[in-house]
Amino acid sequence: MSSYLEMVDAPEHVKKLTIPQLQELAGEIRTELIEGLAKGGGHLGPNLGVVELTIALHKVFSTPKDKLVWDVSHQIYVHKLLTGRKNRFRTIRQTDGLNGFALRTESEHDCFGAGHAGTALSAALGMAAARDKRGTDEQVVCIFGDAALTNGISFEAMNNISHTTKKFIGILNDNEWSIAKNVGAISGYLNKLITNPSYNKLAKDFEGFVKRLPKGDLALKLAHKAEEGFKGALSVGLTQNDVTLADGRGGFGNPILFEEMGMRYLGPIDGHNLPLLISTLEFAKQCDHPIVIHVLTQKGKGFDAALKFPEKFHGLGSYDAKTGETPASKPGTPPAYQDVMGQTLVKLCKKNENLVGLTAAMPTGTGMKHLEKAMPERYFDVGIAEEHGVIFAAGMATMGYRPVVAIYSTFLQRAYDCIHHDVCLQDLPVIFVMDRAGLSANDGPTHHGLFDISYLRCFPNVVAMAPANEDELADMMFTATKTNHPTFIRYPRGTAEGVPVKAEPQLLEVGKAQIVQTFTNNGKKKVALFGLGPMNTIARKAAQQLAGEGYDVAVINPRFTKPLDAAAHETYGHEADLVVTLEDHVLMGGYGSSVLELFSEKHISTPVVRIGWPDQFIEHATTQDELRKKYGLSVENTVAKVKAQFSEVPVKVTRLVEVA
Ligand SMILES: Cc1ncc(C[n+]2csc(CCOP(=O)(O)OP(=O)(O)O)c2C)c(N)n1
Repeated sequence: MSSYLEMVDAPEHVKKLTIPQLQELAGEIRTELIEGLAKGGGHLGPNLGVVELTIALHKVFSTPKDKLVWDVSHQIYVHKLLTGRKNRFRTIRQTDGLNGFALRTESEHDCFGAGHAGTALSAALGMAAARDKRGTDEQVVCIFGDAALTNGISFEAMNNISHTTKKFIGILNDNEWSIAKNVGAISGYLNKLITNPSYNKLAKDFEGFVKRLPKGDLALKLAHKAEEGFKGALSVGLTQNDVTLADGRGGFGNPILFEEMGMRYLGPIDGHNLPLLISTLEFAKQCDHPIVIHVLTQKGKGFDAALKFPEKFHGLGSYDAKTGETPASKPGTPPAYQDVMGQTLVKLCKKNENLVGLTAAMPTGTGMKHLEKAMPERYFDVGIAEEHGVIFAAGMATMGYRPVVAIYSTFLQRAYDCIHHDVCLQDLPVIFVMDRAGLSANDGPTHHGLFDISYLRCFPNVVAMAPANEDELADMMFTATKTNHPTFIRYPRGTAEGVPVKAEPQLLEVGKAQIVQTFTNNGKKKVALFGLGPMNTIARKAAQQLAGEGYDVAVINPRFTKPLDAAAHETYGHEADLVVTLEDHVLMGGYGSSVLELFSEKHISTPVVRIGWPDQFIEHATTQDELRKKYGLSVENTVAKVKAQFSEVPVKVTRLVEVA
């Protein structure tokens, strides 16, 4: 770490630096981002793009009093570096380290937590309304990306801004990229704002504001210089099209979306020009009308590899800080679940002309890119618009299509009512493939997908499954295409189990569990392990150990969480001395709960130990295994729980609470 970054321990220190010093600081921050993330990975590209913007925000505003609200907040690393967290920066996304997103409990400078897209405008507006109500004078600044504008909530907020407050600053951080290239009409519209000079707006009062600035300060001289360039390059069409806004202030003639919605629009401006950013933000600060500043930034600025491959460098694991090269996967590594999903979908689409695939701005993360490449006419990217995507799929299903909707478990929560009202209530055969069901370890609680069994199993008509391996995922996808109901398949992040995928997927019987291993009737105590999804591997390994200690162990792969295989659960429930359910999901309302409900209805009194995630939000960590171990979702803990049940070992206190 070199000089200026070393000097900055709090935002006040940023304010003391001159423009040239801040420009040097920007360079140092870029170096720290590139070198500091090389080992553990993170959201490098988005953060390289907002270095000057974040510095300018801290030069002009004063957190924690003023509120900076970041959408998604994956681009918050520079803010973390400037708000007293630089010494812990290299721990980001690691066990006990900094979180990769805004976290209220981590710093008073993180005023609103996030991880899901599209929430910042609403949250910021709520803060502005609260401020107005209590009569204080904090500034509220919302920083949102161009892709956040594909999200419905952003528009719900914008619809509300000018009716709610006079003081609100929105910064549209436009880098033309979502994770992949941004899609849809809004992205086309923003492109028009950038490229058509008659849309570029430099407000007269902003010109006046800059002209009134005192001349002595070097920073302000630079601002003047920048402003001249700005005027020359961007102000075409201003004077000829002036109109009056609803409140009587000057506005501009071309129908700028933001102005039509009652906000002033300023820009687009160069998001890497520090003096220009600072003077524009100073102007916004004294505006008594909601304002949106359109800032153009380059995702990955300052790192060639990130500029060349913006999608890859949006968020990644380790890389070479000089070349940007990423380590090749070791030979023999099983495929990622997302790729098995994508490749299977292509296979199924070739045989079934009614199948189509849909992603909400995540073609690579979900594996939908395979379909996009092989059969683009069968592929839809709706943008970061999970609610719209689900209802869109429901509409297609009414016309005879079978949409396969690929949305991570956590992001599907956004579309809960749409699943209920538009899909399940009408019993439409939409297929949901839910990646990241389980932990997304280094992302943390905003991204863990630990609730979907609970939130789906209460809806009638649902068929819900969890494969124990990649071959079963393919079978489940094929089975889903033959199931005339809303069907959900949940599977974890990352590499699969290494089980070969059959050339042709096979039809599974809906609601039928797989008996992996039955009782031998020659052990001391009978234990039935019901391991769902990836926890089936844990169950099998625990079974081996327990068998070695003289237990008679059956292993069942439930496959379906709805409909549950009542017969298999009853049979083993009656036969066993102990039933253990294992799930990569919260215990509350999950698969184990459904087994308890069944046993209660059928008056089966065999003790049940449930292994799963406790009733709390799980933190982030470097690896999934660490968290599984800590919370008892491990072979070791399964064996210990079984033995404790038979009083063979003292009850070990773990953070997991199970119910008998
Ligand atoms: C509801 C939801 N859906 C999907 C995502 C995954 N996601 C994270 S960042 C991102 C793209 C954000 O693009 P933009 O807002 O333009 O910010 P940039 O990364 O370009 O700075 C997406 C789709 C998410 N975080 N939340």
